[in-house]
Amino acid sequence: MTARGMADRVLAREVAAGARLIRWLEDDDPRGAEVLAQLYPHTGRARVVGITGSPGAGKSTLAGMLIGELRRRGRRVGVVAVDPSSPFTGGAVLGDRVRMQQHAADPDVFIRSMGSRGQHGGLARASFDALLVLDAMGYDTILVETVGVGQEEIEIVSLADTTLIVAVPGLGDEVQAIKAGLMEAGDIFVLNKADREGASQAQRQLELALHLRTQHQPEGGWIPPVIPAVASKCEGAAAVVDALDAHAQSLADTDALKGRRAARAYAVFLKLLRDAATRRLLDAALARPDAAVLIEAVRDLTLDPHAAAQRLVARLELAAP
Ligand SMILES: Nc1nc2c(ncn2[C@@H]2O[C@H](COP(=O)(O)OP(=O)(O)OP(=O)(O)O)[C@@H](O)[C@H]2O)c(=O)[nH]1
Ligand SMILES: [Mg+2]
Repeated sequence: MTARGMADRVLAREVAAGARLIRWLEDDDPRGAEVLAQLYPHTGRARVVGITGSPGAGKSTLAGMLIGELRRRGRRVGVVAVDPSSPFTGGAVLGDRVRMQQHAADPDVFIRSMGSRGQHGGLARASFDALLVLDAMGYDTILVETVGVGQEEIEIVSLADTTLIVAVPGLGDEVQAIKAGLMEAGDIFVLNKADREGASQAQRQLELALHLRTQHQPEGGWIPPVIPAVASKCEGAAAVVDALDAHAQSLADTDALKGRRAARAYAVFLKLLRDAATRRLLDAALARPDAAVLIEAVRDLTLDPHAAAQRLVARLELAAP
């Protein structure tokens, strides 16, 4: 399959082609980047919503509920579930599949899970690539689910157009339970499991924290809402999607969308640059005739690794090949 042929099939919204392309991108298959270059002019229409929160907060259940509401409003929905702890990819992680199962047969819903597969910090990049593919396939709204614990996950969701934080009552201090950095990044807070005890208290706590966060911002700025929901009973879906739409409108009004997308593109660029530069320098360093001697000295414990690395790098000529 040529890159052009693959790009055409993806643009024709062929699900199998999209899935295959995402796999290529995950595997760093050079064909992936080639196809992506062709698709790039066809991207930028989708709205990316990052969904995060503590493990078990109900993110997948909420995503399932939101898919239903978005479909009712005629939107085509893509879902990227990012699970760094999972070695599984290529389909949905079992639990997610169950929670979003009712949509599995809907041709206007595309669900993909991304695991780490032993890549070194490549998960964020692979996720961004998947977003571009789904965008090119004409999905209007793309939900990105990730557990809000690690740095990479926080980075993934904070680079979305809209960041939705899922909180739950009953954890004592709801604000403390939300990772630092996420409290600042959140555009919409969903207080899920509102059927549980302590919901109204948690709601007040979150609202107070958000008030403190936004009290000095300029007039007319976005104030993150706290929306109660019971995702397992599909309660609150309309209010959450209304809030997503309101936030999209606010981004459009203030031109902030451009800034967010610029930050996203730049972050991906930096990652790719770092990977490519490291690979190239490493190859060049190891290919030097004196490399073997230095390595031998390190292995003999006669030269300290810092000095060896410094020496080798210092001798590299950073000129074009
Ligand atoms: N009582 C109650 N339970 C809920 C609600 N929403 C989800 N749950 C339950 O909470 C559990 C976890 O839900 P998930 O959707 O898998 O949570 P998650 O945040 O995606 O979990 P991870 O991806 O593993 O971090 C499931 O047993 C759900 O049925 C809710 O609104 N109320
Ligand atoms: Mg989940």
